[in-house]
Amino acid sequence: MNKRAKMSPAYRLPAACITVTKVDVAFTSTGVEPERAIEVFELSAAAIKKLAIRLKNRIENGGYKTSPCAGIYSATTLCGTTDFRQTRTANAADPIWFIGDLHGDLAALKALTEFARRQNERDGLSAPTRLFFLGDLVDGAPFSAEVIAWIMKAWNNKPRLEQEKAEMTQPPPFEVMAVIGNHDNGLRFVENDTGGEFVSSVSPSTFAQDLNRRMKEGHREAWKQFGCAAIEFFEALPRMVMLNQTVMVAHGGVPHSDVVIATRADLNTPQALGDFIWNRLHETAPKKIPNRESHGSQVGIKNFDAFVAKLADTAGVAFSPKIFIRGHDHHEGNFKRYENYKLCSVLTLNAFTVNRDFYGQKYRDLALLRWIPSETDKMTLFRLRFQSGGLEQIWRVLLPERAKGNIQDITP
Ligand SMILES: [Mn+2]
Repeated sequence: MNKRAKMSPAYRLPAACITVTKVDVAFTSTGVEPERAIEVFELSAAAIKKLAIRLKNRIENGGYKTSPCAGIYSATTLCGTTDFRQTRTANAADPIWFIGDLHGDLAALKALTEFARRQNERDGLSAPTRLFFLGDLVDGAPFSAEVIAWIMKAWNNKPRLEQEKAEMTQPPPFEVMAVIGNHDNGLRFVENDTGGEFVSSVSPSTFAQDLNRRMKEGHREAWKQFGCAAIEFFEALPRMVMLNQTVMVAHGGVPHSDVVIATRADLNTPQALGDFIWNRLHETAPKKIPNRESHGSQVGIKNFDAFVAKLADTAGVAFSPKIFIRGHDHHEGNFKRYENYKLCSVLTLNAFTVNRDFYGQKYRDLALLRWIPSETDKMTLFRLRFQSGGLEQIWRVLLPERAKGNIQDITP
């Protein structure tokens, strides 16, 4: 082997070309404007590999705290185990970037966050770039630990006190907010005779498997500690967040018709909290019957409208969302507006999809949604399209040997 290539593995790593397009999603009509191309940028495998190594080293050095206690934006966390403190007043012109289910895809995280940061910069906005993750951060692609490590680090970077803020020489690049997803919610650590292991109530559960494998491979305590910190982090994430009296955010759906919502406290019952994480919205059915035999139920249009009306009427809440942003479902093109929901627009967003091109080849697309709080009647969807095979090429470089046969199937 050529000595230079051997000494610097990054030397030969490929870079993927990504074409970015944007499309305005208008709430004043159901019409969608034509998509416009805005730029092409390169995502290098070397950068992602470097990031993965840095995050892994930090985990193995025990660098993770569990304190998701600081809030951002002018968000009111309505449901969840933690009250988020507000650390800054939302600037109405400062966008919030929503990112759907990442499922352990570090390449997607890197591409999406890097794009959001650069777009803000182009628009003359200063750091930090505000990100809002819609849950299901783990399971599927092989970098669940690294994705969580990145998000926890960004979360902990936030100044919690005015004094801390004043002492910072420069703002962190990102400010992070998230709701919990069902995959995040499913992770547990169980004690046993061999020192304990991670398990999950959902499938695929690659994060739990990955943590167990890494505990066996060395740095057992550090990986155990990190996995347990991730569980605590998930547990402290809100189940539903209201933004500016306009936008409601949750991973899955809303509490079903059998959940009594009369007071603010009713939103924090286990059933209501579970429904925010697990439920799905049926795109056309007016009503669905709750299925309490399984974790998630489908909610019909009238069930949803009834919940939205209840929110507005509930003492101590009085929240009338105009837009509901959720993840959980993976639609072609990464995004779907459920046209039959009229009282409150429903937008389903996921970070990536595996699509098939004209020749039947699978390829990945990424997407993220930007909301500028001062703009009440539109959001903008940005799609990041990899050149054919580009992301797979990156994955081939990133994946451990044993997983390489499976590149096409790393999507949950
Ligand atoms: Mn989900």
